[in-house]
Amino acid sequence: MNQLAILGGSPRFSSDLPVGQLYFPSWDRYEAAMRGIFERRYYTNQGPLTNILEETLSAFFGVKHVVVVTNATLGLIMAAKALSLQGKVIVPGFTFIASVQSLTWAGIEPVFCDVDIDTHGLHPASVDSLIDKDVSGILAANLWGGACAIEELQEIALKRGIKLYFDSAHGFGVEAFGRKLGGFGELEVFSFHATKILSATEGGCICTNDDTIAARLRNMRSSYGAGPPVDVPLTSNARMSEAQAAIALMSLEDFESNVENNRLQGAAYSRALADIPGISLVRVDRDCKSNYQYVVCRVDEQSFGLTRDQLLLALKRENVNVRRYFYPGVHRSVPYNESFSENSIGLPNTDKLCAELFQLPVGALVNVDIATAIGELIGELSENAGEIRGRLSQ
Ligand code: T4K
Repeated sequence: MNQLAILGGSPRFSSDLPVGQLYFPSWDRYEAAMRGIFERRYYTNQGPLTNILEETLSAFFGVKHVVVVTNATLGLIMAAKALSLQGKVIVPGFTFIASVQSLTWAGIEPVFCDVDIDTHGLHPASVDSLIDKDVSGILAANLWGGACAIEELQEIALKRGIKLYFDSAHGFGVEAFGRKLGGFGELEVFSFHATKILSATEGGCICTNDDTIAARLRNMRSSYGAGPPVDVPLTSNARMSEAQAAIALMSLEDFESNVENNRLQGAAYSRALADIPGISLVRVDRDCKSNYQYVVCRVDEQSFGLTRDQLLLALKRENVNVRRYFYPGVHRSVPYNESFSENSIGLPNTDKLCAELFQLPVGALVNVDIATAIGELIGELSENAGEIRGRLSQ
């Protein structure tokens, strides 16, 4: 058996295995699509491919309007403005920092709320307790190919007369509560970053069934206007280019097979990790039709023998580039850590998840054999935990 890299052996994998999807079309398909764009000489600002993408996605999601954008972060910023949110908005601390930054860019104060330990999404009772006269909305996140307590949050928003919208950056193609994500709340924002199941290299979209919100978003997206003008507070440039739209359309053709690949890889991890003490796969998508976009793991230091961060370091030496999303929680990240007060509201579930979770590679650069080998490698690391700890303390 090869010696572990952290103990002086050579890396188990010859090249880097990243956490994210990276499913891309073949060079031939890409070349043909780019040839078409160059022949038309129309590169951005609602070109033909962008229009086709919006129509195709509208049918895919089963929503009235899809507004494609150059990335989900800008989509979230525009969403806050299009919804005329003011004052404060409730948001999880357990999310990618872009969710919260979007509020700050829109001039809104984030109110951090704890998450449910099972769904990893906003905890409805905690949300309810944080609503006061200054709170105008709730921004909930649907993580890891699963969904948060959408229906309970919807009831709270309705009862308290505030707006609910979703950061569904991880949720492309996910079905929850009997229908696809995309049509819940006032709107939902999806990411088409290269590390997501639907990729446009960078990209994203906003889904809504509301004509007014859609018209506002379309005006805000393009600094010199596209479509009939409506009253908006600010404009931006969040246009999707034709090259991005072409890649998204090809990625959409491959969506079902990519989801199936991910599912098989997740199942291989599950088998390989089953008997290793202190490691468990975390599934927040049991009640959903998932896109299997992330393989989320929890490590228990006592039974595994290494801390989460020692394990990550050892895997990194083997070229397994796992991530610890989301560490630290956004409430403990700059600039929010300066004003977050431990005494006001605690976020115990958030802090626990931030300390224990990590995400394994899944997607185009992985296959079932590689997932199995990574699982077995984690077992070897546990068996050699004492020696590894000793080496790390030198
Ligand atoms: N809301 C939520 C809940 C989100 O998770 C995100 C983004 C957003 C909103 C905002 O969406 P966008 O504005 O990004 O559309 C990543 C991604 O940059 C980010 O999109 C994602 N979530 C977040 C969870 O993770 P990093 O810094 O960990 O990823 P990055 O780019 O380093 O890639 C991961 C690994 O993949 C690295 O090992 C390098 C490798 N890689 C990456 C890219 C892009 C490649 O080998 N090739 C590539 O082209 O943040």
